[in-house]
Parts: sequence; C-alpha cells; structure tokens
Amino acid sequence: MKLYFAPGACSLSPHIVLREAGIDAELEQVDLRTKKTKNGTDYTLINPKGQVPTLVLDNGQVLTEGPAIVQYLADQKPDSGLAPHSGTFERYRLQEWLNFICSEVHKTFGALFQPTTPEDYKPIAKDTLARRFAYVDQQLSRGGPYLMGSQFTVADAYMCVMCTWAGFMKIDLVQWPNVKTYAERLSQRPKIQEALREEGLAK
Ligand SMILES: N[C@@H](CCC(=O)N[C@@H](CS)C(=O)NCC(=O)O)C(=O)O
Repeated sequence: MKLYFAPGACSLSPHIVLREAGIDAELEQVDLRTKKTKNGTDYTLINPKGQVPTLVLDNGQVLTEGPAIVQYLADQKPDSGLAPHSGTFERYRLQEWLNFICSEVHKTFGALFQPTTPEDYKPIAKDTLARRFAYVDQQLSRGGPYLMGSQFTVADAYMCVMCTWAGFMKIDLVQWPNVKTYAERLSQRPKIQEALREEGLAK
C-alpha cells in the first residue's frame, strides 16, 4: 500500500500509525501547493480533493480522510490495540475522539495555516483552540496516560500531530499541564520519533 503525505501535515497521523502497527508501506510526498506528487504525478487524479492523507491499497482502492485511514490501518493489525475491536462500545469512544480532533481541533488549526485567513480571525481561532486543549487536559486528568486510558490508540497519533502544530503556532502547552506531559510522553515513543525524523521534523 502507499500513503500520500506532506511533511508535518495531518498525514503524519497515519504515518505514525503505519509505524506503530508495523505495516510496510510506500510513502510518497505531495506538494500541496502545486498538487503534484514527488514523482510529478497530478495528485488530483489520485485524490480529487487534493488533500493529504490518501491511502492507496494494493487492490487499487483509494481511501481518504484521516480518521477512516487510521481505523483501516489499525484493523489490519487487530492485536496491536491501536483501535478497540469494531462493534464494541469502546470503538465508538475512539470515533468520538477522532471526530473531535478532526472537526474541532484540526480544522480550527487549519485556518491558522491558511495565508488567506484574515488577521482578525486568528485570535478567535486561538481562543477556540485553547478551549479544545482545555477539554483534552481535563479528560487526561481523569484518566490517561492516553486519550482512551492505558492504551495508546490511533486517536493519540492524531492528537500528537495537533500538539506538534501547537508548537508551530507558538501555542505553549504549558497552559494545560496534562496535555504538556502527554505530548512529551508521545514524543518519547520510538515509532513517533521515527516518523518525525522521516518527515524532517526531528533529528
Ligand atoms: N478532511 C480531511 C482533511 C485533510 C486536510 O485538511 N489536509 C490538509 C493538510 S493537513 C491539506 O491537504 N490541505 C491542502 C488543501 O486543502 O488543499 C481529513 O481529515 O483527512
């Protein structure tokens, strides 16, 4: 299978999951500005949305949308613990987290990365993000050390990317001590370090 990614983008989440699951996959970089892949292919022919991540399976199926991709990958290695088994209540809990991260955190950050976002909107987006991180902080204070409790799951891979983006946007996680400790814990995971190195985000 092949994962299309852009360094440091949300595609880092399935990249981490591939490594945590021990799945061998080819990675191809996409230039999100020109919509060309590293080998010069028009990326919109692969994913008409022009967004990363995209997973292309060996049978030719194309899967887009990060939360769907990470669950697909986790289900290839059901004993990895990366996702609770389908049909269990815990699986819906995982989906609750993935949806929260996608729609409430990821997409709010998205506006800050967009050069066309009016300056006036940026403090509003940062204020929304502060409330979202405060929620994560509160949840971690009640359980942890991971979002789903004792087990690292694909939701943590996704949230790890959001913590990285907080750094890019100079949002200091120290305001949310549980999130800060959590982000540090994630950054110690060897597979996360490997993925960050591969994308040029760490030495
Ligand atoms: N709904 C998609 C959104 C993916 C997304 O926002 N990707 C960004 C990078 S983090 C992107 O490709 N942006 C370029 C664009 O929208 O043209 C998902 O959850 O996978």
